[in-house]
Amino acid sequence: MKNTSLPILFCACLMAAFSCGKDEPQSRPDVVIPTKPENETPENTGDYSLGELAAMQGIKLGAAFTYWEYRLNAQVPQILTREFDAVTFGNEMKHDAIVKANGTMDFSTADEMVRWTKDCGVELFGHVLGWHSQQQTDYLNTLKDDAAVDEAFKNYVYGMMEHFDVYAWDVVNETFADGGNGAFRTVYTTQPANHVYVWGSHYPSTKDWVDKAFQYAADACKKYGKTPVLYINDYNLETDPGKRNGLCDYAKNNPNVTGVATQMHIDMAIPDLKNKISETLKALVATGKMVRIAELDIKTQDINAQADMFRYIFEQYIAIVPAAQRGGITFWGINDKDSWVGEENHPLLWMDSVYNKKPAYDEIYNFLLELNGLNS
Ligand code: 9MR
Repeated sequence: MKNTSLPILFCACLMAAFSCGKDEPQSRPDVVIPTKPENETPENTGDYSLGELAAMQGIKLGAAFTYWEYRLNAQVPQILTREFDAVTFGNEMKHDAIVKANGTMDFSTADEMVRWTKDCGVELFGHVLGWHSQQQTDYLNTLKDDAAVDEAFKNYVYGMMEHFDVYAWDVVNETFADGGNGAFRTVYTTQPANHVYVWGSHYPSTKDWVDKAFQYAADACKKYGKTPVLYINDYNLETDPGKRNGLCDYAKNNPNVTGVATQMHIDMAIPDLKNKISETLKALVATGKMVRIAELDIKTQDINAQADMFRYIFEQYIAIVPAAQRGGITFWGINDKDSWVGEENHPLLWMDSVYNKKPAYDEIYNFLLELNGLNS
């Protein structure tokens, strides 16, 4: 079990020390972290965390968070420390966050967050090496030809793999077309500017770029002696069976792909949702690769029905994904108020400014407690 008091106090002091710059927030809630006596382990208090209960089923439980979410809410380090084993940075390891307009790589913000992960005792998931969005277009547009872009991409992948120690990477993200019956993405121009799909216009096809991404990632792993799981990840796999088949077929045929992930940004309004979730997990398992739910959140106006759906997802993940293929489940955020889909859609496990737990938290907790035979 993790020591929950010291790292948090350290985080709190660090944040207080950094919070006096003129552009920075002047205040944040003060939360007193109770110190637990040494002998208060979950085994003798029955006070397990969600992450501990999930770990008993071989599930590495994670949450995404962003720089300012952590800096502004003292509950974030507290919850990460207590409830989770892994984290993903929402934006800070993306191409446009790391690569500067002159092409140099600046790891300083991500490194500060890496220090937080150590304070909180959580592992880091690498998100993301190749994505059609959030690229450093100011730099990429200065490159003279396709070969120069490929060289820049290769250097970036190697640089990221060398610098960060993570348990797994999203090597590519969202490379299949919506409703494309399994075809790769071909849209090169969307707005705003940093969403223009630069990579896509410098390779013969998106597939060529994805092949290269996995080749560079696998080669960099060898070079730096690292062994992260290498994921291909996409959205709407539950509702777009063509896309799902495309991703699974590609993964099966590329030995450098060692993991497949569904983001699972879903909505309670999707018809026949439970069936679609189960079908997706079965298809991912059939690839023989590691299987991960990478960005879980559920839009709803009924947080009790949502709790049942979250429980179903855990139940099905355990029932369908063999233990050896469990790559973990990561929620895309902690608190509804900071979610990318908006607080009005109530997508996550915590809510409001004091981080009250929602019914979904208790539902998953009680399900795992019972499954682990700890509820008596
Ligand atoms: O959570 C991220 C959000 O803070 C950003 O505004 C957004 C910009 O596109 O990216 C979000 O995360 C995305 C993730 O990196 C890839 N899958 C979809 C996620 C939601 O857009």
